[in-house]
Amino acid sequence: MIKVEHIGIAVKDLSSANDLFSKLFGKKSYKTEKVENEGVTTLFFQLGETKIELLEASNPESAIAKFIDKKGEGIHHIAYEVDDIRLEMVRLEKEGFTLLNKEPKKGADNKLICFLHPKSTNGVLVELCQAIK
Ligand code: CMX
Repeated sequence: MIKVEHIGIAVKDLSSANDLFSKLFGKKSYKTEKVENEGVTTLFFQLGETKIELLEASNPESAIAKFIDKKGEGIHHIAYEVDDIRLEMVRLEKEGFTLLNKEPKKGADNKLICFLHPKSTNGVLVELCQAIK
């Protein structure tokens, strides 16, 4: 793994969270993007080499809606950048981690992504991501 690419934060309302985090960071978000297949609308801040991704559910079946119902707003996942997501998926599966998807899928911000089940990672939802070139 290369670095922490972003930290995902589940929020109830993207607009008010955008205001709050803009004040906190002293800078504006640089983009918003709807990811239909994940049932989320995202909004990104760049902080040095790392990003903060705010996530609002776009439907009640979304992983984000379920997370907020159960745990409330807060840190939802940590995403690590990798060079070759397929190689990393094979490596991590061999190491005993549980992959939530067998093939990389298209995520926000022009990335191929794969999640690891939090039960196999000490309760932290981990995302692998590789930039699509
Ligand atoms: N972090 C840590 N633990 C989490 C979690 C999270 N983000 N989401 C759920 N859990 C916990 C649940 O609380 C539950 O714990 P307990 O059994 O102790 O109660 C456990 O994981 C398993 O939950 P589950 O009922 O089996 O499954 P859920 O329906 O809650 O789904 C998960 C959990 C991780 C499998 C599902 O959310 C998933 O597939 N996530 C990957 C996709 C995703 O999160 N997409 C949204 C972001 C997209 C983006 O970044 O663009």
